[in-house]
Amino acid sequence: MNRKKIALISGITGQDGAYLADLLLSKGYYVHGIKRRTSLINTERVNHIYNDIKKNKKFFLHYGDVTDTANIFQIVKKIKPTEIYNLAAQSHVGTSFEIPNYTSDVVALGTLRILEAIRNLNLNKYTKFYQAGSSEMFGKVQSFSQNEKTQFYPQSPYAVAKLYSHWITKVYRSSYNIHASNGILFNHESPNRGETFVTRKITIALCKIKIGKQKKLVLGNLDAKRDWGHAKDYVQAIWKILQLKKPDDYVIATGKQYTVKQFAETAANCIGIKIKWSGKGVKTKGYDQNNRLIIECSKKYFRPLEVDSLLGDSTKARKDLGWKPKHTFKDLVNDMMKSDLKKQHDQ
Ligand code: NAP
Ligand code: G4F
Repeated sequence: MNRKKIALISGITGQDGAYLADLLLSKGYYVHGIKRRTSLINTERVNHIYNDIKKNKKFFLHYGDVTDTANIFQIVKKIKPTEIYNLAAQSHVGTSFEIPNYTSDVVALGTLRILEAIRNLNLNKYTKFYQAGSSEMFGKVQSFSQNEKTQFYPQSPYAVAKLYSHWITKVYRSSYNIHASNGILFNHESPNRGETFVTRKITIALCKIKIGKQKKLVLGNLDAKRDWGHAKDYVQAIWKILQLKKPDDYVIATGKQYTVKQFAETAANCIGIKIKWSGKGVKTKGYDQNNRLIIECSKKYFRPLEVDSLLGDSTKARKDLGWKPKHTFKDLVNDMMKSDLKKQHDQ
């Protein structure tokens, strides 16, 4: 007899959580999510599920927080999920320098709390666990490109906390025989990306500039290189990792990298703006074809330590999971620009 598929997603209100919920519902899962109590409604990314009469019968949200041990135990005990996806995080690297204690509590100990719930509720053989690891763990990269064997060298409180989660997941896998896996995901974006990450900050600002709602975009390090994929492709990989017979660790990446400057140029091109650059580092300035200053830099957005360049090698995932990204870099940028232009026109 087929076992009922019950997923619990921490971080369901985030970018990946919402896409993953869509994917799991389309596969017949019951989907439970942990959402934080907030003074303003934070379910914007999953509201379309609520509004779908068919989908919302299998969709449940529970108030909770991964910093609250008793709450996590209660939720896991009540739902008895067959799969847990731990996506909850204070996921902004820059902000982690300002709130390192809180970031560590959520990003590192949050993982431990969920693993402890699985262990203490004797769900070791029943519940599979996915940990949302990050390419930020490679930090000051020790080789090009980065795969599962590359040495970690974290460069922020966020990355150090993710490294703790990576290793505690491996320890619980080995010690307690839990089907616990780590994804090591490189940057992935979408129209649902948080507005303070560089890609979304750029797409929103350029759309506003285009229709005269904003004059200038102020950024930090424009020379940083990232391996950017589409979140829709990456949640497919996340799900596939938990469907394997044996738990393991997987790098998920496109294998192509671009600078922040190139992202801005590509986004601007989508709306007919051609950027001309002048200066270097914090003095870099970007002008449109009418010589209007539209991009400049401020030290405010530079980090105490930077991760200059990330480029993933996902050979193992492509082989074991049969996964590869469907969206190109251009598809991603187009998708984000199209969505933000529409949003700006509608507002
Ligand atoms: P995101 O949009 O920032 O979403 C984070 C989610 O975690 C949100 O639902 C947030 O709730 C929730 N959350 C934050 N603190 C929490 C707490 N104390 N208790 C419970 N929930 C909490 O992040 P994302 O881009 O979807 O990424 C998903 C996961 O993958 C994160 O763990 C991130 O670190 C990791 N990751 C992301 C990338 C990427 O490029 N996107 C790459 C590698 C790894 P609110 O909505 O209430 O804020
Ligand atoms: O968009 P970002 O803030 O993403 P970052 O730091 O790479 O982290 C993201 O990807 C990680 C995976 O590698 C995730 F684990 C993490 O949770 C998050 O989703 O910054 C990208 C680059 C950085 O080098 C940053 O210094 O863009 C640079 N940048 C330049 N100007 C900026 C800005 N970043 C932000 N957020 N805002 C700027 O104005």
